[in-house]
Amino acid sequence: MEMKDFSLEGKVAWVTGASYGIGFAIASAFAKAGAKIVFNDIKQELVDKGIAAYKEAGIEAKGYVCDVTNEDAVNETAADIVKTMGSIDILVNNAGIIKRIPMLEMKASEFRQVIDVDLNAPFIVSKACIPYMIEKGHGKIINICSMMSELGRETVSAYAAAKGGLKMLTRNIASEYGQYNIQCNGIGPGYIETPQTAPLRTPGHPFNEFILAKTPANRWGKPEDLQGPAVFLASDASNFVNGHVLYVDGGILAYIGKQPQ
Ligand code: NAP
Ligand code: GCO
Repeated sequence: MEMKDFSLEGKVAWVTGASYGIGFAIASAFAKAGAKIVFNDIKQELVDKGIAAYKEAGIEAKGYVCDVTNEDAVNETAADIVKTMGSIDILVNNAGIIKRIPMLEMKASEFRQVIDVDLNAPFIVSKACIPYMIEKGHGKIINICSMMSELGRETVSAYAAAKGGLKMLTRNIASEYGQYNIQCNGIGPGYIETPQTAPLRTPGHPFNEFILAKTPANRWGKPEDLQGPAVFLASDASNFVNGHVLYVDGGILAYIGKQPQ
């Protein structure tokens, strides 16, 4: 093994929904490892904000307004990335939403909306990118899974169903396209400090105390905690890792939880 195996020099990486949050952190790490960065968001104002944020970090990122649930828009975006950047070597299906509603109060339309973004969209975007990866003879797909790929909890039925499905979609892409030197793996973040979890993190909030007690590291994760694992899974150093979900959770899944004092 050579350290250059961890380099992303010369690679084009598309990170969906990466104007901020986990996607932004992963894309920033990819840039540091030498990759060219492409990202998308639903709104032009967020894409503009994202481009400015990447620029501030010294990164020349290309941004697209694209709703990942819109197959035509995704296919057009993928084609334009290949036309203008030359390839899509790395795809991170990061865009996602959550709705925290007790199941009996959740409308079917709300359930479908979460499934659409968190599961159908990774299928759509992967399907748009894989042909280009086959043509190039290599590709890396990283699906951002979750603790809810393994565990349930009150109010997140749609999200857990989607993220559980995303774990199996990861394994299936690995199975179906590994023969083309495409590796598809997942990252399962623990509880990370981003806008998505802000409602759960107010000091004194019972959930905040709960997660600290469930995490051996006794802290919330930061988006930066995901950067090294993501670079590893996007690099040649992981060319024989396929269909794996790498949990970056500070030990939550291994831990029964701090015993009451
Ligand atoms: P976030 O702060 O809510 O950011 C999600 C990003 O996805 C936003 O940029 C959002 O754009 C974008 N997005 C949502 N729907 C989209 C669509 N239809 N098309 C394009 N972009 C869309 O979330 P995060 O905490 O960074 O999470 C990123 C990923 O990690 C998600 O898949 C999430 O499920 C997963 N995850 C998060 C945690 C955590 O603790 N934070 C833990 C495990 C897994 P808008 O702002 O325009 O909506
Ligand atoms: C929740 C949280 C979690 C995290 C993450 C954990 O409401 O339980 O939002 O779902 O976002 O997915 O891995």
